[in-house]
Amino acid sequence: MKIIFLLAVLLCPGLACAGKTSDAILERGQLACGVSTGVAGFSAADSKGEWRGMDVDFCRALAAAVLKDPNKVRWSPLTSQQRFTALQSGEIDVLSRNTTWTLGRDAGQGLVYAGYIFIDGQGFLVHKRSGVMSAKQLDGAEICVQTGTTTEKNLAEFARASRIRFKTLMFENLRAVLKAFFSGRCQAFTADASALASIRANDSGKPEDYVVLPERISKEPLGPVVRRGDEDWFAVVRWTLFALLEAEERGITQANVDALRARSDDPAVQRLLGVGEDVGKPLGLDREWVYRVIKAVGNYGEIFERNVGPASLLQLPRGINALPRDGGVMYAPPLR
Ligand SMILES: N[C@@H](CCC(=O)N[C@@H](CS)C(=O)NCC(=O)O)C(=O)O
Repeated sequence: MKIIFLLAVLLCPGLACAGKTSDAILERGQLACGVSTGVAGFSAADSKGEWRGMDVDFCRALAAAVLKDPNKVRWSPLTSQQRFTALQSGEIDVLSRNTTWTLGRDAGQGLVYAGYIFIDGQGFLVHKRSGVMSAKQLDGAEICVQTGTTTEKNLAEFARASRIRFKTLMFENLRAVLKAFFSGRCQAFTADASALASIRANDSGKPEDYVVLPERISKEPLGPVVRRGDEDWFAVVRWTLFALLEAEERGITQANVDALRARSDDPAVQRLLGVGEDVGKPLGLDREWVYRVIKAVGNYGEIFERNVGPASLLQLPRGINALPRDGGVMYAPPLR
């Protein structure tokens, strides 16, 4: 995989000739979507092998937009370490997997972030019986961390700034980290707080025995990533994210999308649903693409509520991930 990437860099400086990803997707008849190996609520296969979660719904939305079918997705489960190489080498079209947007990842690696789908921060999961209530009480503790993450460096910086020492136990595989943490080999597991809520609720077997500590020691804006050099595909991914937000803003839901398409006289709604000004053409899509996206997965708010919201297994508050009118930062430029 690395060799292919090196060849691509040599032949296409700056990866400017990455080719038309949309054409490749159409030809293949499937979107190649990189997900995690299993973080419930974001991307995880259920007992029937069906992929579910916010990041999964985002890939289904892309497939609905481009291939007119949300089920035409090939899922590639990737560890933290594997994810960027898989995207660079062309194995996947998009990485949609709790991946933090940072300068170093967004520039200089042949990759580019299309936006953020969930804003998070790094936290700590501990065993309740330890009595630990704050990360500062973890001085001298052994902390489990997954390699290839922003988590590693944040932890070291937090320790230095707080004048405490940790012993870090590093693992490449999430299942191995969880085994170490649940068996008591480390006193805490540090990762994105949303992933910790997921692990506590879904993987611990006894959520009441574990606590996510209140500290958030970093900024972790998670979002979809594509290869640099294909602006057309980048635009499709970015505007699919914006369309999900704008649909929420305009009150378009999976349940009312047909009725609104048939009867709404609001030009903004008509545009979105393919019966007004054409918002498909500039993206190389047909005019009904947003209609199909909302019909397939619902608007951003619905995706949030279903997968990670207060009534879901994870029970996460909407918080900063709300629309601006509700005090959040999920803002979409006008779709017109
Ligand atoms: N957001 C952070 C952490 C993301 C991450 O990979 N977290 C781990 C720990 S929860 C994970 O998702 N592992 C799942 C896997 O490797 O399949 C990053 O982008 O580096």
